[in-house]
Amino acid sequence: RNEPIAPDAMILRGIAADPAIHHEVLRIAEISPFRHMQTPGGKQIGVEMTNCGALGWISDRRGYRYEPEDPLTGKPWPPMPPSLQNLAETAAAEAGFPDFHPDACLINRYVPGIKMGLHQDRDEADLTAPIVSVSLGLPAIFQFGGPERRDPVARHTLHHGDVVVWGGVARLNWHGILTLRPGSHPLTGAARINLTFRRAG
Ligand code: MD3
Ligand code: FE
Repeated sequence: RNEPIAPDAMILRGIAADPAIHHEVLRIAEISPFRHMQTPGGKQIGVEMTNCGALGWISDRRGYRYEPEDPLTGKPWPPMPPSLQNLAETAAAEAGFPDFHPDACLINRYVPGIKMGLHQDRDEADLTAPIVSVSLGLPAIFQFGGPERRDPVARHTLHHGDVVVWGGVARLNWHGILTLRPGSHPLTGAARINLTFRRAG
C-alpha cells in the first residue's frame, strides 16, 4: 500500500479516509472560511483556501507569505487539531521523515473546472522539512515533475483518503492538479479538499 513515486516521494493510499478528518475541516472552515485569494498580479486564485495551525499561507497584492493571523477575521488561524497533526506526523515517519512537526496546514478546496497550475512550494523557511498532503472527496489527477520547470511530468490519480509525503530531493519538485472533473462524493459533495502540512516558520 506504500507506493513510492519518486526518490523521497511516497503515496500512502487510503489512510485518511475516516470521516472525522473531513469533520475537522468543516470545523476549521466555520472559524476561518474558505475564500478566494488574490495573486500579487491582481488575479483571483481559482482554488478556495483556508488554513489551520500557528501559521497560514496567504496571497495578496503584496505577495505570498505565511502569517499568524487570518486577514479575513483579523484573528489567529484555528489551531491544528491534534488528530490532523498526528496523521501528518505518522505519515511522514512512515515515509522516512520521523522528525516532522508541522506548524502550518493550508487547506485547498477545488470544485469541478478548477485546477492548480504547475508550481514549486518555496515559501517555507525550512526546505529540509517534508510536506504531507491529504486528499479528500473527489479524485484528481496530480502532476509531478522534477526540480526544473522543463523536467518531464508524471501523472498520478489521488483518491479520497490518500496521503502523499514529499521531502528530501523531491521537496522542490514542480507539481500541479489538472482541472477537476464533475462528480459527487458522499462526504464532500461536488468538491475535492486537499490539506498540506508544512514546517513554515
Ligand atoms: C510536491 N496542492 O497546496 S498536493 C499546494 O492537491 C499544492 O491541492 C496540491 O500543490 C493540491 O501547494 C497538490 C501535493 C503536493 C504538495 C506540495 C508539494 C506535492 C508537492 C511540495 C513539493 C513537491
Ligand atoms: Fe504546491
